Amino acid sequence: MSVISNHMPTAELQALDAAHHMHPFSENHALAERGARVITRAEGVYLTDSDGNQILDGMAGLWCVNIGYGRHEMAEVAARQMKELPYYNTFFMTTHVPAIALAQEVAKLAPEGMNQIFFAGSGSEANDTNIRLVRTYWAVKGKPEKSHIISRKNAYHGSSVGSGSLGGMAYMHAQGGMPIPGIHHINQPDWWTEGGDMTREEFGLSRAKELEEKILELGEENVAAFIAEPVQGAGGVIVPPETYWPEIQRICDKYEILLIADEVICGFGRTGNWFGSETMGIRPHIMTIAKGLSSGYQPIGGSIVCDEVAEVIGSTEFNHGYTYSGHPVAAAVALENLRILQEENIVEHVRDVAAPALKAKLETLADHPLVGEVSIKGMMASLPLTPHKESRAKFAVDSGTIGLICRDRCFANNLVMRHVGERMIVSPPLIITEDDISTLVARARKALDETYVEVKQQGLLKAAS
Ligand code: PXG
Repeated sequence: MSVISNHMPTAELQALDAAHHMHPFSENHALAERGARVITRAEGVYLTDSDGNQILDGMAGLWCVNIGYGRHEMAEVAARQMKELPYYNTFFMTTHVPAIALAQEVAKLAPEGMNQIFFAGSGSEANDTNIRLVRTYWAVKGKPEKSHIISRKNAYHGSSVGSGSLGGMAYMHAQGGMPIPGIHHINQPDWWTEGGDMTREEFGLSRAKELEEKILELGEENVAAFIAEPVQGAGGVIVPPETYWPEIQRICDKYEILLIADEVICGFGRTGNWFGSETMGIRPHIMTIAKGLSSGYQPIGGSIVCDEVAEVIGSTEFNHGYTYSGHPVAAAVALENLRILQEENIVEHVRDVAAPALKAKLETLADHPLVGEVSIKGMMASLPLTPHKESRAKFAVDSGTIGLICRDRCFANNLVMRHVGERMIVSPPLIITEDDISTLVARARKALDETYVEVKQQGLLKAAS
């Protein structure tokens, strides 16, 4: 067997990668041409690539490495668990200590009245579980027709057929026969892009009222649930106006619609509380979790289920589960992650130190000619780029053109900052220090300056008419 070493020349690794590895969400031929960036090590908030560059990871991997890289305790727990019990399932009347301990710990951290956890291997799997949970809940209660689920355009809930259908990404629906029947999408509360002449508050209310309109159109007797991220992540860090969530909560209560909060990004400290639902003041029946549950050190996800739903589901045989539901190594590592988050007061660090510092420092970029505004909740932020801030104008070129230039300038300045369309996104590890936040913002400004020069040179600074 050949050994893939970190010390091979980058070009050789890239050629091998291109020969055999199909990348997610990529145009693989174009990627092969360009060569994938090879990451070899990571420590704290810094990645090292195969050329030895030290790159500040402003995205915490894929919004998940909440405790930062290089925590050896996590590796030790994994090794210990692998020696003791590397695998056993949780089907057929069996269980094991890591799954028991993790479920207990998650229930302790979850909002009151949410005490049962169904484990999955990822956020996508957990949202597939949620489709079956909410439909089974109403069926057991004698209302099998109460099965439609309402979600939002530009939501991200995963990439399997079920979770991808819940999501509202048109470019995903265009491939592979999605969405599945019974899923409906209302508009998102993105004031910057879609708010027109309304104030933020008016717009938030009007977008929330679309939920009521959709329920009335479908008939409340046919609607099982509404699913949403407390703050949209992959859609571009869309922080909803303050009026949005209270109205959504009122509507879900009024029509007896189960509320699923997808906490895959917001959960485990990212918004300054354990869950985004607390930050946004909502009372979900089910919360989807993954990512920060293990800080990405092991693949694990799940659904935190409220007592009422768990009571009803528990009265029937729920014919659903995954080989790796509650995987012992993943569960043990997630438990260690929760210990670190708690003992090192990382959620408090976010609330009291890191999030206020990130906000203050990012806001210094608001004067940049390309930056429309700085939108931030806890440790997730977005800078929409615009040729004209006062009118919130879009660029004349295709959406994403300027964002991609800026993303490349960030990489060239050793900063990972994503773009979603023309929004630049930041979501660093929660343990980031004030000094590293300063470095992040300094590199972002340099990347923005270089983008501005390039955009001007190419004559792309024009607004769409
Ligand atoms: N829900 C939310 C809110 C997510 O952000 C998932 C579910 C699915 O989780 P899994 O573990 O199945 O990937 C996610 C994942 C991006 C990006 O480009 C975001 C995610 C995944 C991949 C890319 O921002 N979020």
